[in-house]
Amino acid sequence: MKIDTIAKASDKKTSQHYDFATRAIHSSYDPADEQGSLNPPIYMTSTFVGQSAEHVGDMFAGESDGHFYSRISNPTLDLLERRVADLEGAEASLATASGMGAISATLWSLVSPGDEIIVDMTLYGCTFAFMRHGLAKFGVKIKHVDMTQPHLLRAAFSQDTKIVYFETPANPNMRVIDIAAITQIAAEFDAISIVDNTYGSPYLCRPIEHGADLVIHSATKYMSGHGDVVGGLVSGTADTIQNIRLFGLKDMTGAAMSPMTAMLLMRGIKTLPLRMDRHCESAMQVAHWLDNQDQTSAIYYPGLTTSAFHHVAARQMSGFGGMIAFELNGGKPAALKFINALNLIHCAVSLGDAETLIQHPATMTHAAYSAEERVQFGISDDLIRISVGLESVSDIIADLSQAFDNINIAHK
Ligand code: 7XF
Repeated sequence: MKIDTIAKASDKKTSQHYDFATRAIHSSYDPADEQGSLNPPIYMTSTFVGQSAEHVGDMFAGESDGHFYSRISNPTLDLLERRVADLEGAEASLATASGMGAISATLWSLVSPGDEIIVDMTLYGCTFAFMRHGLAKFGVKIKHVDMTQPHLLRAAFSQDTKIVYFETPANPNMRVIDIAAITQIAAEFDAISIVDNTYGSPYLCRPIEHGADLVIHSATKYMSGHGDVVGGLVSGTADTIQNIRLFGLKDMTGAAMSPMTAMLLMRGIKTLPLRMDRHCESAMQVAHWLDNQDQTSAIYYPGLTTSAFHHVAARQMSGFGGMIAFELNGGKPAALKFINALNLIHCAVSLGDAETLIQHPATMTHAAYSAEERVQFGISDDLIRISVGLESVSDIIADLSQAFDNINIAHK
């Protein structure tokens, strides 16, 4: 398969002169190419019939264009990949079966035993487990650095450092990392910088514009927006994405996305700007409301001007997103009691859906950390995470309010 024909954002519908919202709907697709079908067809096929034995062999050898097996490429995924590359400002993208599929395919492609990956202090629980328990098992070294202090990164580099990896805003405690500052230092040391942009989405933040080499998403979240798929995405240069496709995806993980999932993701992405605007607006109101409650002891939301991360977030994001973390007086018992007292808001992991979801990271999304690691990496047992959904914000706040009223939490 040739790089220039697969998943490269370079055709006539990939016009940078259209605004983001227009490209989220139209990029890379012309209905005239598909019998006028407004929505692209779903190529629900595992394999592709070659024109001749030589043709199929040439495709395997990378000497001829085209699709030959859906673990490697498929026209429906190809369209999604072109569209996502366009929205991220990347040369190319790759769709995978899950966010963890994107992370593992990417890192398996780029590291060898003895290499070192420098990561921030806070990572999503399974990313942490993949690095610390998975890659470490194969001789890859993982070093944690507080990347909210870029000078600490410079001091941490070693001869073996190959990759600098971070989430911003970070799951679950909303640390915001200065992408330009960190990626510039990584470049000085010839390290590859990788940003997990799941919380922001390309509508709010495009890390490549700030110097990142690769951008990763759990597409399960805001990109889908409807809680009906599990998927992943990685974007970067055409060469690197082709390497991840032909090694990390094809040989190392096999984590291929279904064409049906690709279609549902494209449907979700059409409304990404509308949804993100609403998530941001509602989360800002909920964060202010929580901040004014006597029962809360800390609110982590970069939209609050009191947040330590407000200025860096305002510089690199066009909105502060829909995720909030907070702590209650009364610690973990109060947190669990509070979650159980909610009516409208569901207790569930995942995020970025239409439904407001609440969860307790220490026992759920970040349960892969030991108790000591949670203390070391700043994931308190008191922390509650809320993904503010698309319901009427007054109903969301009313539900939070009745839960505070119905359980007896100490006031400040
Ligand atoms: O493999 P997935 O599609 O679930 O994505 C993994 C992943 C990667 N990066 C970030 C920042 C994530 O938040 C996730 C998944 N997080 C969910 C959550 O925090 O609720 C997973 C539920 S256990």
